[in-house]
Amino acid sequence: MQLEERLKDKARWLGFDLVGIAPATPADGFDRLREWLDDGCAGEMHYMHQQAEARRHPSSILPEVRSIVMTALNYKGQESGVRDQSGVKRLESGVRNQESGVRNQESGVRGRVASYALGADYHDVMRGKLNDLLDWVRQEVPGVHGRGVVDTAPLLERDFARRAGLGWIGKNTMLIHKKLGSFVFLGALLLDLPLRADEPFDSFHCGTCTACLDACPTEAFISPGLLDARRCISYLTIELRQPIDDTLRPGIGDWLFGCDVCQDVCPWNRKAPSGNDPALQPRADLVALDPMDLLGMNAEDFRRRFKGTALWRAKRRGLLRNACIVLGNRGDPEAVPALKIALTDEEPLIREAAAWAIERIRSQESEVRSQGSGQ
Ligand code: B12
Ligand code: SF4
Ligand code: SF4
Repeated sequence: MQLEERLKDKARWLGFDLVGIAPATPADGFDRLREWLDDGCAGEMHYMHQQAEARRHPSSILPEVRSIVMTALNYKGQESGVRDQSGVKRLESGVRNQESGVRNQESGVRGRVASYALGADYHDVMRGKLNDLLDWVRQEVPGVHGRGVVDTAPLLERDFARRAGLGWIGKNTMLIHKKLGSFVFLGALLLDLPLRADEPFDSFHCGTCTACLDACPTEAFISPGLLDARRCISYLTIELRQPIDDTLRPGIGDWLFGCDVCQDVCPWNRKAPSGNDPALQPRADLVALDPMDLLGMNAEDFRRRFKGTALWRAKRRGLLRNACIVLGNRGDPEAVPALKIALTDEEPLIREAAAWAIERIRSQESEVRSQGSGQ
């Protein structure tokens, strides 16, 4: 068997669901990226600007690179794309029960966390597998140079995944595979070996569908395939370190961390199978997060609960800011005492969001009262 085939077998054996090989050429979408950055769509993700030039060619990551092995790992939970009427994801089998999670489920007050963040941090999971794959290549081809990257390196991963034949880039900007849909993580192994590349994925299968564009709660799509990250709930709840623009807060609804709406509505995800990597299985305590419970967390509680998960990235102040917004959106007066305590938090970001939430709950209350009195 040729090296390419054995390498792909090994990747599948390590648990990757998809694997393909792209040549190490300049990124197809580099000009699009430049325009996107020039239009300010990256908001405060300064690293996107700082690393812009590096994204032109993968040699910025590994100077002698000749091929890129693109991998994908399915993280679709059994609950992805299936929501109950309140919009909260249902727990299904395979969920690791943890004490606090069970309590939260019973309380019935929950916020939503994007599927990608419900298991262990995918960066660790993917990087581990890519390093194992690199070790294997080193045994096969002594002296080879390589580097495994996930998310944080200056590589346009979706571009190279399409080049490696893994799928097309949908109107929601996600890399979509016909069988697995879009709930897949991408990872790349850069090698200095001139491997035989796969055919790029040149067809487009969104057709006339616009479900993702229509469903986005904050109207973040400028046009099909063009996302203004500054309006995306994922950016607002994870990346943005500043207060969230008032006009975008209502659209955040129940999302505490990230957002899945433009994937949940995608027909290509409806029949996609669930992922089976044990490390990525949803943790019960993350599926059923109680925003009021979060407001009671000090720095140590936050570390204990979220270190090693993707939520760690938002930091305590980001997650508690988001919790205040979710409570404000929900309009439940029972949240006011917890929000009042948050008004005294040492973090201005949390205090500001708590004040907004209290104000929003009060104004919803008075609206209900005036409707009740027929005014
Ligand atoms: C910055 C970033 C974000 C930003 C901006 C997202 C965006 N759409 O640009 C924010 C914080 C909003 C974000 C959100 C999410 N992200 Co993100 N993110 C990234 C990151 C680090 C860079 C993406 C980037 O360069 N954006 C700039 C734009 C301009 O580039 P782009 O969207 O990749 O588009 C390129 C191509 O799509 C191409 N293109 C577009 N249309 C077409 C058409 C044709 C024909 C061609 C040739 C090319 C082409 O042109 C663009 C420029 O090259 C990547 C990891 C990486 N290193 O690539 C992860 C990544 C894209 N994110 C990922 C995930 C999982 C998410 C979320 C689902 C998380 C969540 N649930 O909250 C959401 C999804 C939101 C969405 N609809 O995109 C995954 C996507 C996996 C997949 N199947 O596609 C990635 C690849 C991380 C990973 N390693 O798995 N993310
Ligand atoms: S992740 Fe949510 S907010 Fe962001 S583009 Fe998709 S639907 Fe819109
Ligand atoms: S929802 Fe429709 S338009 Fe959007 S990515 Fe899926 S198929 Fe394409």
